[in-house]
Amino acid sequence: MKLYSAPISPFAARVRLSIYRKGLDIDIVPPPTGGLKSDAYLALNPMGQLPTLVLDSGEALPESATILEYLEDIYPTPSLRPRDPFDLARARLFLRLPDFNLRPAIFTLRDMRDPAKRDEAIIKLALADLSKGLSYLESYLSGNVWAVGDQPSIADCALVPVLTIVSWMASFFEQPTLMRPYRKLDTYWQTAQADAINAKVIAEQLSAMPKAE
Ligand SMILES: N[C@@H](CCC(=O)N[C@@H](CS)C(=O)NCC(=O)O)C(=O)O
Repeated sequence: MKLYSAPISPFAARVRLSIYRKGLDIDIVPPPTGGLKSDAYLALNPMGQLPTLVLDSGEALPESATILEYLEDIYPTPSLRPRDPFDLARARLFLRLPDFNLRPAIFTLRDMRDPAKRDEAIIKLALADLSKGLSYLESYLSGNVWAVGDQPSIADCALVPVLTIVSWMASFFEQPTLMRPYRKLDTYWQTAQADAINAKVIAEQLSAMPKAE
């Protein structure tokens, strides 16, 4: 199998975290020549997005959450699915909350990094939206080392990469205290960075991020 991925993408990084934690033998490759909107890539993923998992049969799967669940189904051990149904539902929630409540603000802020496009009013609104999204994560975090229960799960695969981006954005836009009001989240993020597998993915993402001036 092959995963189309880019180091910085929090959605591709979700899947890399699962691959590393489960010790899977899956090739991790960049998008083909011509990029995400090339005919070759659109044939695999009509949305032209990362990540895409290509099976040995040639079939291709888009969407990080779908890929994570597929990997759990075909490689059940070690499991990244909490056993308790309620915990599993909560873990799946962490795959959805960032998509709806963090992604839009992150993409807005990404475009605002360019001094030519910078608009302070838009930045302020996006930072407020980001903070609101973080408050939703805070509501559902376990308060333990891992996002849900006492083991790493698909919830951590989703959370760590997006928090890497949020923390980078916070530093770029000089908001060092952005996460601080959310005690469980702030502690989770500090602790998560000490885990070796999380640290590997965080380092991959950071290596591809432009440096804040
Ligand atoms: N819901 C998708 C989101 C994927 C996504 O937004 N990927 C970004 C990279 S972080 C991308 O490919 N952007 C290019 C585009 O949308 O044109 C998932 O979970 O896989």
